[in-house]
Amino acid sequence: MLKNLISFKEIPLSNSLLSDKDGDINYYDLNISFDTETKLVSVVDNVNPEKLFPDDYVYDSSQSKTMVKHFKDCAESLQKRFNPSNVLEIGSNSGIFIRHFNPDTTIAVEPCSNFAKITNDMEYKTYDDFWSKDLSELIRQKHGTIDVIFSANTISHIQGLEECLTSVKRCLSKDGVFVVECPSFLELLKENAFDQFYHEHQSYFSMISFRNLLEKYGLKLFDIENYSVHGGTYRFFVCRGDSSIDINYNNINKWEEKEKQFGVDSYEKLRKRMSIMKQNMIDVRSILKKIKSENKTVIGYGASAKFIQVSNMCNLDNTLISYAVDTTPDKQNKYTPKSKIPIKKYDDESLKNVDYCFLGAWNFLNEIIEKENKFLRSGGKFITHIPKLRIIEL
Ligand code: JHZ
Ligand code: SAH
Repeated sequence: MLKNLISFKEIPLSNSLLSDKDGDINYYDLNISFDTETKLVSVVDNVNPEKLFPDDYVYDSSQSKTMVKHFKDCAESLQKRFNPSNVLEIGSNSGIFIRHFNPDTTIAVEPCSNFAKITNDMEYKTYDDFWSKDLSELIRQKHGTIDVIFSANTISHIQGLEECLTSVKRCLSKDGVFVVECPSFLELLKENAFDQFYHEHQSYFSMISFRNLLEKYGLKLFDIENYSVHGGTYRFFVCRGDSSIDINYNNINKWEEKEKQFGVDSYEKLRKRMSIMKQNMIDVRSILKKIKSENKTVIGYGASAKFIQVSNMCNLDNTLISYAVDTTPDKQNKYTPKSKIPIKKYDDESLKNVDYCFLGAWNFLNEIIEKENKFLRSGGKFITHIPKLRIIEL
C-alpha cells in the first residue's frame, strides 16, 4: 500500500531552464509516497521521461573536480576487483565513468542525444535511448552478456523498476556484477536534504528497499559501500539470483541496523522527518529576507537542480537572490523556472562585491570553500541550509 509522505504543488522540472524570462513553464505536482510492502519511497504519477531527459539536457557530471575524481577512483576499483572482459554503463552522460575503460569492450546507454553524441565521438558505442526491455534484448544479441553493468544516479531516475531490473538481469553474465550508485536515503534524511525531492529523482533508495526490490526481480545484493559525494551515496553491488558470488553479510547487516535505527522503514518516523524539513524551508526564506533587509548582496553558487528546487520550495525570487553563477555553459544566460533567478557565467570576478553566496551546490562544500578562499578571507560568507540553516565564514 502507498502512503503519502510529502507533497508539493505546481513545481516546474528542475532542469527545464528558461531561455526567455517570460517563457512558458510547465508545472507538475510532486507527490512522494512510502510503499508499506517494499519500504520504497518514490514519486507517484511522475512526468514523462522524454520531458525530464530531453535532447538538450543541461546537467553535465564532468563540471565538478570532486565527481571527476570519484568516478576515476570508482573505475579503477571496479577494474581491480572484477577484471571484467566487457562493461556497460546505463546513463553515461558526458562519459565521466566510461572514459576509463577500453572503447572496444565498453558500451553505453544515454537517452539525451547531446550527451550520447559526446561519448559516441569518444569512440564508445552509445545507444541513444532509454534503458528498456527491447534495448536490453538488442544489446544481449549484439554484444552477448556483460561482466560489469554500471549505473550511477540513473536507476533512481527510472520509472518502472520491474522492467529496468529484469532487463539488467537479462544482460548480466552468470557471475557478472551490476554496480549501482545513488543518493542514500538514509543520508538524505540525516541531512534534511528536502531539495533532493524532485521529479528526476523517481526513487529514494534505502539499502532495505533496494534489496527488497532486487529480490523481487531475481537479483541479489552482495555488498555495499558508502561515499560522501552528492550528500551521501550508496554503491550497491548486485549479482544474479543464481550467481555463486559470496555475500558480504557483515557489511549488509551493519547497514541494515543503521537504517532501522534511523527509521527509514517506518512511515511514522519518516513523517516526523518531513516536518523538520518543512520548518527548514520556512527558515531559508526568513534568513534571506533578514539579510536582504540589511541591504546585503546575496547570490546563488551553483544552479544545481537542488538549487532550483530550494528556490521554488521556499518561495524565493530575484529580490532575495539576485542571480546564480554556474560553470556549465548550457545553464548560463538562462533563468530558473518559476523563481526566475538569472543564471550567469562563473568567472574570477563573479564574487566581487558579493556579501553572501547561497550554496546551491552544497554537496561540493569542500571543493567550493577551497576554490573561494579569497572571497572568505575578504569577509564573504556562504549560506547553507544543509543539514540546517547556517552561515559559513572565516
Ligand atoms: P550537482 C543533478 O543534480 C541532476 P544537481 C541529477 N538528477 C542527479 O541525480 C545528480 O545531478 C547526479 C555547478 N558548479 O552536481 C555545476 C559550479 O558552478 O550538485 C552544476 O550545475 N561550480 C542527474 O544539478 C551544479 O553546480 C562549482 O565549483 O543537483 C552542481 O550540480 C561546482 C562544484 C559546481 O547536481
Ligand atoms: N551517471 C552520471 C550522470 C547522472 S545524470 C553521474 O552519475 O554523474 C542521469 C543520466 O541518466 C542523464 O544523463 C540521463 O539522460 C540518464 N537517464 C535518465 N533516464 C534514463 C533511462 N531510462 N535510461 C538510461 N539513461 C537514463
